[in-house]
Parts: sequence; structure tokens; C-alpha cells
Amino acid sequence: MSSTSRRLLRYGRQMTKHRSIAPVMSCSSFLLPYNGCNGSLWNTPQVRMKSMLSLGQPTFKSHPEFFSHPEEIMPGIYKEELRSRRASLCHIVSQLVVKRGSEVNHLIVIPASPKKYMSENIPFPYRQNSNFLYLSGSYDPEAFIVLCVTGKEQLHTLFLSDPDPMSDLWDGPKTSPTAAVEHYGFDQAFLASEFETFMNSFAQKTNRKVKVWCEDRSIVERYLDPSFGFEFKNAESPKAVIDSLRLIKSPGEIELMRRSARIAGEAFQQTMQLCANLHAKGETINEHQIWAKLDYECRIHGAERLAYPPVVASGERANIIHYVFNNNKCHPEDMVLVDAGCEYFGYCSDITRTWPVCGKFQNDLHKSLYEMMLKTQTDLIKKVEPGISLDQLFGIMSEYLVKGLEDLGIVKEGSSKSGNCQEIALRFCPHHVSHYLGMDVHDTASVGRGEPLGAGMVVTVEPGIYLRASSNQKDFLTRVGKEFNGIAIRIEDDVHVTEDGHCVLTHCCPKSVQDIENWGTVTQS
Ligand SMILES: [Mn+2]
Repeated sequence: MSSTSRRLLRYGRQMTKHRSIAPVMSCSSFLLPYNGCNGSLWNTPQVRMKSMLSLGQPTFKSHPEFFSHPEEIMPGIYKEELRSRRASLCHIVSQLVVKRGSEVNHLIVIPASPKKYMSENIPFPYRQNSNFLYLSGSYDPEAFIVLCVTGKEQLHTLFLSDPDPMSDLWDGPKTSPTAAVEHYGFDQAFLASEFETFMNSFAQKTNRKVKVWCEDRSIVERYLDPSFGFEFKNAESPKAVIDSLRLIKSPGEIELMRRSARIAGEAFQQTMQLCANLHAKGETINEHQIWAKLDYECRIHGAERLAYPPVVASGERANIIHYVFNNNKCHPEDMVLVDAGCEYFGYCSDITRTWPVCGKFQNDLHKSLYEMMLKTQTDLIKKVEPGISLDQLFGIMSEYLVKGLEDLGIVKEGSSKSGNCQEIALRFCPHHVSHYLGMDVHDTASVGRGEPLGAGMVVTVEPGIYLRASSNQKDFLTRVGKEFNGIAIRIEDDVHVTEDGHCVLTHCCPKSVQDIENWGTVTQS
């Protein structure tokens, strides 16, 4: 990890700690309204009528069941918090460059996700770019945020795609600049076609001494004539700076993650029960049904979608770590490994459970290995607190896992004292035991796993065991160990790091043998 990255994380922590009082400089009108940039296209009666319609996402007015205050953009996330996130980003980039020895003006451009198509005219379900959503709260496709920093002044602008009768007919009306300023709390908002005029004004104001921060400049280039020649070619990505902010969740974000975790956890309860009921009726259970049930339960309880293609792998298929076909029959004597989570107002949950398809642990090998993994996972969660790193958690897991396998007689005696637990563990659990979680499942990926945890972070704890008697496992397995061949188990919870330890967000998801068997009890005749 470079010293710049360390400094970033320190800035991120400072900014998020004082989020509610983050220094937001008053926005003087260094970019005065100018001709053409007044949203005049929106001033026709038809467009005015359309702009009164929904913003295309739930608001206090349209969905009072989700919100308690008109200033909330997502439940518990107020307009002011979004503004403060943008202000922190501006503040950090200007600090970084000052430290590098020269003071310049900054232009930060964050585009929304474009619409993507799976085939001719058929769109994929739309998912907003997490960084754009984090800084704006908006689900508008093809919009972009432009943050200008000149000296100590900041100006937050949102650009929205132009109204177009044809696309409005197919996709519905778009958010107007006026509605965007009012709802999202930007200083100003314009149509994308007005971007070049805006840039001319900014270039003049700054004598073109500008450092550009932009991850994907294609959207900007669409609206800016190439002859404009602004410094987009040498733009630096703001990703690491935004990650340093997103790493530490605010109380409002933690509440959304708690809700996301609860919806997913309860979906697992219902899914376990469905399996038991289908089994009792003598019906064959297909992995596809488990997927469908989880998806249904999450959506019906308010989640936007599953957070990723789930893994529903029964029997030996659980050894395929990213198995996503989910189309095979579950044998009633097997266990099924399910890795699924949902997205709630942009915040993800990520859970894995492994349970007996029929609802009860009837196979001693399954049960003994499950109990060992459960102990490994719950003991590991106890280690989560400020100061420890994800890599250190992996080291501890390695020791627990090898000791557990040795106690069960699966690996040769003395393995846990051989001094190479990590190397042995990697042969049985080839993935890491944790990642950061937030608006993305693998959140804030630019932050290394060697960083000490701090209050406000959310991480997963997910030890797994995959017994394949593969060539790299054979050297360590005993004769007993070979009987376990084909079994795979992973248990994963989402854990919020608090000032004095941790809090498990996914606690409602059945995990103990007793809870799993309770939810695996038949409820219908
Ligand atoms: Mn995970």
C-alpha cells in the first residue's frame, strides 16, 4: 500500500467522523448563470407537466411508507448527508494536490451508469453506478455529476439528459433540472447539451489551470467538442478517494444495511422452510426453485433485487465456488450451499448458509463438519473489532480451520502445529475469509485487506471448507478425511465494526443446528 493510499484512508476517516459538520464552503456564484444554461427547454407546458410526475425513484411524496421526512433521499439518508459526501470528496482532492506541491483548481466528473442492452432494444435491468448514487442519491441514467473546486469554493452541479419526445414515449419522462436541484440538493442542474457552455465558463474562470478527476470520460466527450481540448486525457481516477469515504458508513447507511441484511436473512428462513415442505410432500427440489424463492422473498419485502447472481449448489456442486447455473436437482440426502444477498436502496447484504435439503441433519459426517465450521465462523466473528485487519482474520481462520480438521481426524495429526496452517488452510479454503461490504458486494475494492478495521466499516466473515480429495489436498488427508470427499460448507455473515467490537447484521438468518432444523420443520400437510 502506497503512502498516498494511507493518507487517503486517513482523510476518509477524518471526513466521515465529522460528516455532519463537514466543511462545506458557501457556494459563491463563480459560475454565474449564463444564456443557454437556464433549463429553458424545460419551460414548455408539456415539460412542466411531466416534471411534476415522479422522479423515477421512491420519494417521501410517492412512497411515504419508506420515508419519515421530505428531506430524506433514501430512508435515513438526508439531502444534507449527500451534500456532505460531495463536499468531503472535493476537500480531499484539493488537500491531496496541495500536498503534492501545487495548488490548482479541480473538476470532478462522476457519470451515472449508461443503459445497457442484452439484445436489440431489450435492456438489462438498470443498476446505478454506486459512486454516482453515493454522491447524488439519483437513479437517473445517463446523468453526470460535475464538482468544481476553485480555491476554497465548491460548486456542485448535476447534468441530466435532454428531454426527447421519442425516448420519453418509451422510457417515461426524465427528471428536470429544477426538480433535481430541489430534490437532490445540488447547487444547480443543467441539461447535458449545456455542458459545453458550462465548461467554457469554467475554463475562463480558472484560466484552464484545472486538474480533472474522472473515471470514465466517454460520457463527457459525448457532450464536449474534441477541439475544446480540456485536460480529460490526463484525468486521474477519483475511485480511491471515494472508496476512502465509502469505507466508513454513517448511521443512516448502517440502518439501510441492517434492513438489507434482515430482508435477506428472513428470505433464507422461508427458503429453508420451503425445502422441508417440498421434501415432505415427496417433491423433488430443484436448485432453481431455491433461487426463485429467495428472489421472491427479497423483492416482496422491499429489496430492489438480489445483490448478485446467487450460488445455489447442492451436493458436490458446492465445491464449485462460483457455481451460478443453479439448475440441478437437489438430492434429499445432500446439503445445499446457498450464497445470496439483496440490495435495499442501494445497500447490499451477502449471506451464505449450508443446510440439509430435507431440513434435518441426518448424516453424521455432514453434522460434525458443519458444527466445526460453525464454531470456526462464530469464534472468528468474536475477533472482529477496530484495529484487526481482514488479512489477520484469514490468518486466525487458518489456525482454527486446521485445528478443527485435525480434531475431526480429517487431516493428519500435528498439522496444526506444523507452522504452515495458512498454506494448509488455503488448500481447503482457497478464497479469502472476508471483504468489505456496502453499496457494492465487494465494496471499496481499492482498500487493501491489510488495513486495520475501524468503527463504521462493514465486513463479511465467511470461512469455507471444500473437500475434493484433489491433488493438493491428498497429501494432508487421512483415511477418515477421504470419507468426507465431496462435502463443501461455507457460512457467511455481515458484520458491522463498532467502537468497542462488532454487531452481526445478519443475525436473523438461521445458523445453529437447532435454528436450521427449526426452520426445516414441516409446516403444511
Ligand atoms: Mn461474500
